Amino acid sequence: DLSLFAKKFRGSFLGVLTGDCLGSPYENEKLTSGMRLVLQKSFDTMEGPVYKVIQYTDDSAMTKSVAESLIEKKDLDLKDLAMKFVKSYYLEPNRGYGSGVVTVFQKLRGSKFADVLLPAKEQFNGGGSFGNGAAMRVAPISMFCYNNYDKLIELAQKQSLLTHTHKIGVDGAILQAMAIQQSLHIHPEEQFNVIEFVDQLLNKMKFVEIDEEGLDLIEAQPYTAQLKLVKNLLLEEGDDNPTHQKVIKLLGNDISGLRSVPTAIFCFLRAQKPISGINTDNPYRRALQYAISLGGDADTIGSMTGAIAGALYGIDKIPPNIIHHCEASDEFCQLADNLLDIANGLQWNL
Ligand code: R7I
Ligand code: MG
Ligand code: MG
Ligand code: MG
Repeated sequence: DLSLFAKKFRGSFLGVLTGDCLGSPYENEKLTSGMRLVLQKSFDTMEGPVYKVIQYTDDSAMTKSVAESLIEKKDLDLKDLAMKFVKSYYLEPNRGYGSGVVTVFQKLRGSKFADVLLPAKEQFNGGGSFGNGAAMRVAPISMFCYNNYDKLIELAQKQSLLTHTHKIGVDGAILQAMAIQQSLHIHPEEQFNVIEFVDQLLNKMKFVEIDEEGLDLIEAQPYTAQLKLVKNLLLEEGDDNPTHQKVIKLLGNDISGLRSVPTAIFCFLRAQKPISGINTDNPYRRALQYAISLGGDADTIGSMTGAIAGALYGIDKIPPNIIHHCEASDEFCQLADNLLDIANGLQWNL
């Protein structure tokens, strides 16, 4: 019998994988109500027998590299992680990577990893990438630091800097890492308060997004502003509220960290209650299907929602055939188990 954390670690890893695999056919799709019916049928099919396995994309590939590096080095070793990202990209370049990040891989390889932080700093004329690529792969950091909040922030930020140096890119990864860590510490059978979940994130983000000018402008604390919207949307009543249009308009469904990480957190929390058009009693499936039904960056928002939801519910709540429809699911399970062994041996988790 698996321990509670073993189930949760597996749940989060398979959350990354199932969200990515099931979401990728809908990436860049505009999901209308007709398409949402198609999605309901598709998820029903995914709970049935497996005839064809779905390939994962860059979201899972990079998550796998982060996990493998942490397990091998028992620490966050940026040079090793950079080499793993690059090797994985050159072995399988067609996993749907962001168009900007490929330049980072080329420069890292071309410079023989001389300064692993330099290529990311040069992205977008020196501004750095604000894509969600650092957030989509951060789950293993939450597990590596599952019992230490300060270490979580430090490592979530550090791993981002290999590819994303824009504050939006980095803080998105920190926020996603926090949400997963919070989920890891909620018992799956516990009735938890979704508003308190957001309030805890808001309290933590205050110290990440420091309003140095004291002007209380949204641009100084953009994630804080989005989390406040998440709270308001969660307070709306009724199975068909808020509407998809409203969620997409306010929270977003694109490749930027700012308009995808708070969306994933919202999807996970909203799915605690029934959602019209999603017919399932399983809250994990509901979260995933809802996230993907927003369209846009569906693989990544699905994957990030899955990571948070899986960390809460654990692997037992993920429908087994959904797992078996995804490429390399056994390998992702094994990575979760190995990472738990390592995490339990670390001083800072005691
Ligand atoms: O963030 P990243 O790894 O991309 C992740 C996304 C996920 O949806 C994956 O599933 C995959 O499809 O890609 O890769 P980046 O290339 O760093 O960022 C993604 C995109 O965001 C870039 O290709 C740009 O289009 C855009 N972007 C920016 N555009 C203008 N200015 C990111 N930062 C900037 C910017 O500063
Ligand atoms: Mg992808
Ligand atoms: Mg893509
Ligand atoms: Mg994507």
